[in-house]
Amino acid sequence: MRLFILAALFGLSLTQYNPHTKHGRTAIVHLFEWRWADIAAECERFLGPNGYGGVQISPPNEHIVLNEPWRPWWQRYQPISHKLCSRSGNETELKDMITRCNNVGVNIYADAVINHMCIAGSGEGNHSSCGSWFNAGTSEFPSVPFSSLDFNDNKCSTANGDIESYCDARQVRDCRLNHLLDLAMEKEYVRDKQADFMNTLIDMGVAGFRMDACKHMWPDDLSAVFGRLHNLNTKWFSNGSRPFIYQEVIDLGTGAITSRDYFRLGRVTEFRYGAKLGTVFRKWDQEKLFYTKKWGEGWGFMPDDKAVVFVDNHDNQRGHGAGGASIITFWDSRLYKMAVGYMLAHPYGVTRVMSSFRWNRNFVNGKDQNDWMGPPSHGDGSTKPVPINPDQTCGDGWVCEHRWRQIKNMVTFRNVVNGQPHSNWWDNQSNQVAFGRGNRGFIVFNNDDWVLDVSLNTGMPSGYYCDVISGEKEGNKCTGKQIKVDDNGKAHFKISNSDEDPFVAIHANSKL
Ligand code: ZXY
Ligand code: CA
Repeated sequence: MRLFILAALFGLSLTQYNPHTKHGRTAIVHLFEWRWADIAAECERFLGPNGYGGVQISPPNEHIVLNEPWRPWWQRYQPISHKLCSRSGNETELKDMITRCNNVGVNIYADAVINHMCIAGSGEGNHSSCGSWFNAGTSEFPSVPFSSLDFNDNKCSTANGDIESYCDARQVRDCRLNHLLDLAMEKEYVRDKQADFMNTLIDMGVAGFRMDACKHMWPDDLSAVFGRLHNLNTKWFSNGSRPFIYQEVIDLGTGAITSRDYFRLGRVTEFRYGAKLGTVFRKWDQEKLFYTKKWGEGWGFMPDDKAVVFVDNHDNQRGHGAGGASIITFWDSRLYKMAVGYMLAHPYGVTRVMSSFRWNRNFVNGKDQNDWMGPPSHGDGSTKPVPINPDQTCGDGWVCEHRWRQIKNMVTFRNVVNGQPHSNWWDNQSNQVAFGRGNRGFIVFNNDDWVLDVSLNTGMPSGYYCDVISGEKEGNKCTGKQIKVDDNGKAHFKISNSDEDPFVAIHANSKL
């Protein structure tokens, strides 16, 4: 009975569905390929002060080092061992980063790659990020240790051992994904090793995990690993907190495996969200923004309490992976700011903001020849630090979308309206829409090719508000547009289709 009352009191805080963000924070940022030292500094100087709830970090464990192509981003998705040195830094730097981020209320979520090790044809040697010896021909990874007995070769029935059909769930789980040596996760030994690795990170203070390639693992095997996980470190999290789990399952409605198969284990990435939002903002397939009145579950997406949502991720921003051509990225910055703004204003799901590095895009017959490129690096392949310019943007090829004023301010908006219902919807039956979040915030979009000029019910208390898209509140002044809300909660909005950013957002904390 006592346990039941406690569980009821803390509700979600005991479960793997809760990101355990602090101080009412609601958004995660993926600092893709950032060094631990840079993430630690970013938590203290930017993420904490601006209300980001957490950081998804790149895989912290030892990975292969590839020369062909030259240090691609995906080498981090080819584990060599569970040692904690990667091109983002060593174990000391990782620990320091986790501690410093936790100390300013910013959680760390580690990207966990446990389905496989490196590609079968990757040779033998010490070309690994901590210098551990391995043999990809005989499946020996003595630093874990894993041996040939720990892999799936005997269970897979395709001719070459690779996945041939995504319509056959057994192939997808038991054969090799793109020649990656596939671990036999039904073995207690393998489960123990994976759980030990994750527990080391939990004990250091991470708040949870982004689970890579879950489509390729049996839900029951994952369940066995998750069941072995420790509770979160009580230095920063309340007693009995379970690690936040969000599983990468690319389910666009084709293929044998669905997101639903994983709901009981934790949250799941909703890849249809970014694909559809991209289609809507690009106005492809005759989509219109006003069709998003019932955005979220109304569009057939997974239940709100299971979803992790994002406009783009590290994979599909490169034009491959899930979603394809409709995905909007920083390369289309005007549309991107609107799409991310829409996501952050809307109550559905746990939101993740992408923070990228630039690469030399080179399309030949519609395919980017350079989609493999790794992060900005020195001649020896080591990752460059993230320099911060005087205007607060990032240098050296780091895009830092999360620092863009419009995105940063919409993260604050989401925190301010947290828990408020979607309300006061308006549309022009085309690509102009507006909605509020109770009496705490209101947002207006003009994605039509003509001006928006209309008075709307905002649901907000009367007063003057600063638009946090064209500027922001500084002291008692507003550096952007000012919006007057009258005694009836009505306000007049005028947004030109040629404005730098054709949307306006106000919230309780932007009141002047
Ligand atoms: N790679 C290039 C070359 C090697 C890496 C490629 O052409 N791969 C073949 C397409 C299969 O894509 C992959 C998927 O997941 C991975 C992959 C991978 C997960 C990993 C490591 C990988 O190659 O190398 O940890 C994948 C799985 C799916 C699906 C779509 C893609 O529906 O079930 C890639 C790397 C992609 O394109 C990659 C890497 C890490 C990720 C991810 C994609 O977390 O989502
Ligand atoms: Ca597998």
